[in-house]
Amino acid sequence: MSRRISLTQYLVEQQRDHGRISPQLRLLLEVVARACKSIAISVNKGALGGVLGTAETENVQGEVQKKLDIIANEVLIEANEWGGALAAMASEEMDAIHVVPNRYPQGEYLLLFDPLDGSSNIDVNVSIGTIFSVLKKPGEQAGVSTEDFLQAGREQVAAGYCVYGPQTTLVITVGAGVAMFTLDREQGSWVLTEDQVRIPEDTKEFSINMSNVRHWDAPVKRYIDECLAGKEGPRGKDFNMRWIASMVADVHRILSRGGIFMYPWDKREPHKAGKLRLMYEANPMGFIVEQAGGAATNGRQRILDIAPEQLHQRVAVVLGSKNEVERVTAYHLDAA
Ligand code: AHM
Ligand code: MG
Repeated sequence: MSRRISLTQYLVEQQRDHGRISPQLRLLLEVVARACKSIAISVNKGALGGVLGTAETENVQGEVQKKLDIIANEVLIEANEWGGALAAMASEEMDAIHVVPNRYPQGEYLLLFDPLDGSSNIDVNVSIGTIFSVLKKPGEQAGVSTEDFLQAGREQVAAGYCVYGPQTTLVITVGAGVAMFTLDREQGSWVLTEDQVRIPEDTKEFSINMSNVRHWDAPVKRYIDECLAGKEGPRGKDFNMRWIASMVADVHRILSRGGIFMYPWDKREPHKAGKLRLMYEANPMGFIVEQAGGAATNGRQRILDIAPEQLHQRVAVVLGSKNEVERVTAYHLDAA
């Protein structure tokens, strides 16, 4: 039988043998993984655990929160605030940053997360997930502010997501490729099931919410029209479409077999932003996709180079197989 490598062993080796992560970052990633395990248990209970349906609240972007959005947010905060690795956290579900309380030691990292991505799929038993991003707190001074979080995605020291699907899979990068771990429920442990994941550079599969076609900008329409034209069209091949409406699940498919994912800006949005959040969704996914040999842009610019202005800022997202992302980006630049 081949040797099972646990998440702990993988992270210890990243720290000790490769010097890629500090002991604090290793601890932080282990704690996030533990929190994801706990969220997975709630997700799996579903109606039996009374966790489905909406809560009475709205988040900072005016979206109605689901009970599981709130539960997952609390699990991540409670798991992470006392360990000593973090200075503060920011979440898609919280208006302001959550500074680690004084009673706990202050660490040097900042954690950002979308606690439960794909909210519209919770109640219908379709894959959902948690997305996270880790930054280093800048400067030596004590205390932490919102501005400390406003770093470009290329500064991330780690990122990952957990998909709660038929299997529970944790995907992590610390900047040295992408590793996937599957949760062994009997053992309660994460087992390395794929290392150095690679996204094929070409694909015949696209992922976009087609119901928004009438709102799209010309370059997006051009790209999708060409895909839809199939073998007879300029691309000379047939394309397939998949849209799960959970970014985590759509990106996971792309990491597994290639594809392009787009949530472009569309004409309903005055500010040239998209729907997805830069800090909680686009940056961590952009980092992971690039580490797997793919690409991620907002149609014009590399996602990881965008200088954030606000914590909850939205952004257009085009990511996945490199040659397709470059094509969509070129169509945008041609049209500019
Ligand atoms: P959420 O963080 O509130 O769940 O929203 C983000 C989700 C993404 O996971 C997904 O790609 C997109 O919203 C789906 O949007 P739509 O409902 O327009 O298809
Ligand atoms: Mg989300």
